[in-house]
Amino acid sequence: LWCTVVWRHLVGMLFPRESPSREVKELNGLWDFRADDSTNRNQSFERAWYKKRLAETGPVIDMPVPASYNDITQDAALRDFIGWVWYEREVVVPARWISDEGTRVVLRVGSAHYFSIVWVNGVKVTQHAGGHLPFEVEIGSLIRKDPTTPCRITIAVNNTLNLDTLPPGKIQYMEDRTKYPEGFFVQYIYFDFFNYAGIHRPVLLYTTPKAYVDDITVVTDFLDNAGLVKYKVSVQGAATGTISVTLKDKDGRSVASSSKPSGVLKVEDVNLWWPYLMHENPGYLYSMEVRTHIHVKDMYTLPVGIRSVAVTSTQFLINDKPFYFHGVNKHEDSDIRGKGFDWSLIVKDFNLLKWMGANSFRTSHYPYAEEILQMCDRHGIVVIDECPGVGIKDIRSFGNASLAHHLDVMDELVRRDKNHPSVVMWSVANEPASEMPPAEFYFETLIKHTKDLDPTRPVTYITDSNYARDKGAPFVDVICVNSYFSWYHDSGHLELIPLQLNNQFENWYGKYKKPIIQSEYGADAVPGLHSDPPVMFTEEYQNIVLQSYHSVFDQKRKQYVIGELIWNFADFMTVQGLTRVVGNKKGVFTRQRQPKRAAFILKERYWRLANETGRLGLPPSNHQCHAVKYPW
Ligand code: BDP
Repeated sequence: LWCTVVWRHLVGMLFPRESPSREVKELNGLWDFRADDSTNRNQSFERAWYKKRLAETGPVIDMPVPASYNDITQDAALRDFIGWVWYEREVVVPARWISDEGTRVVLRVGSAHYFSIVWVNGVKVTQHAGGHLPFEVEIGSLIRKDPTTPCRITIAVNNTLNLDTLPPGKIQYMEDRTKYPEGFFVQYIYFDFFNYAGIHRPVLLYTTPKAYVDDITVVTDFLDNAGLVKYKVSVQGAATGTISVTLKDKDGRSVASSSKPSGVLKVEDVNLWWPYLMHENPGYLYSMEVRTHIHVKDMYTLPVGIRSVAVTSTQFLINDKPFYFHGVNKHEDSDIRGKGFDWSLIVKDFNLLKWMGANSFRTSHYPYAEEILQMCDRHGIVVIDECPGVGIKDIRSFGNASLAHHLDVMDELVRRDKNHPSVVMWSVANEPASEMPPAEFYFETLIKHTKDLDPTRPVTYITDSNYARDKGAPFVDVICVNSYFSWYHDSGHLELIPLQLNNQFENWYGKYKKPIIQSEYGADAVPGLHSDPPVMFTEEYQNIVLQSYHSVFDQKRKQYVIGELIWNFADFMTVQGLTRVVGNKKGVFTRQRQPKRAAFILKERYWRLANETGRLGLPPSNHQCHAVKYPW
């Protein structure tokens, strides 16, 4: 498999990093903001708001970037707004970037939900469909046109979801005038999280020389003591010419080098990349320094973890050792910020993950910020990387236009995340209507495409369908199943969990003979609600649900169950509805990241699992230190 990697040519999307040849200027902070609340939701285009300063078109407010705009003000209409919102900011561009024609100046948006159009000084420079992946455009020639005018960046973002977007949605106009005023419409969504919108991740300008390292792809493996780094560098703006590639270890010592744009670097006495709790030194990263030697030199440094991933009919192997996923599903979600990128939140979440002994998470239900994956690389947290294919329920969302967009999104996702050692599997969808007849062609095409893009990682999607009716399961490498026994059906009947869960596993394994991850299970618990015997929504009920699942996992993990991911790491916001009390309360932490009782149950379990399944064994001192502190 490893030898047959097909290098598809896509323009690169390397994470912007500073280097001797590259500068980065963050544009985070306050932007001017205005929502287009005209009845036809189109006045901003009719009046060409991009042509002048936003403040000259009407009243603007301060809006932080990055952040969702929804929870920033006291205005319920803005919280629930559907349509175009406009962001604008004037940027002072360093004089040298303008005067030096040999400098490329790139504007990059980490993510904006959902559809974005970008203008610089009133000139449209790019547009992008999709709310969770970065996009960028070179703006050097534009800002050089008139170096005396400031650089005015205008970004219009529209959060409307339709049957062909990912995730899909539907807009319905309400015609009954006895109930709804003229123009009243509803955005229907088929997923269970608030459709937060705005500029969610950092916006920045960065430079490269005219001839620059556009993309790097690495695929790693090892043979005995030697690490193997297969790589390919692509250069834009000049013929590739001579380049130099140097792989350095953590101490900055060169361990392998080459002057070819592609090849295999061999690392003697390799330090492999290991998951957290599987090794005393997890998340080991080398640095790959890539230099071009065309008149102006460029340099880019890529972190590289050397590891292998493989799947058998009963196991998930990392570096040829069985890996058991004991982890969580997350959301990018918090008070006030919504889905806005926030380092404090990210670092807190990693501290909580490590505290509870989680070795993995799934990026339910969309790609997370690249900075989060970088943290995973460094801390050895294993990732199932999910695309935004959530809520594909309407048969029309299985049509050609939807599929074409889904394939494009996978291109963008793999291009962005292919070099992260933490990413061990792609998830192409969550709970699609995989029993519908078109699902067979849809998933066969989608999964095959993903494997063509990246033959080195297994591919899955997350099912809640019945094993006998699921049309896509034959194409996945790992079966991922969500189930909510004693919750969404047989409510209150905790005693049924073992029987139903056991049958779930036996049926899926019996039919497909593929390893299984319990990719979601859980129950809502309103923190502070108690009842014994347990009733739904109390902390006790959540605990018993978890423990009942765990007893079955403990039998099946000896056979073919390769992981368990709790739904959810933390409480999160949803649309208002009868089954949600200020959001989804299935978190084992509150939205403010305080533990419910269930967090301690998972913590005890995960550390025990780490001791049993982290095959390399941790140094005894590590274990004892925890055993002393938490004597379970
Ligand atoms: C699952 C969905 C997840 C929901 C969860 C729930 O995958 O997005 O939040 O149910 O209902 O089916 O809590």
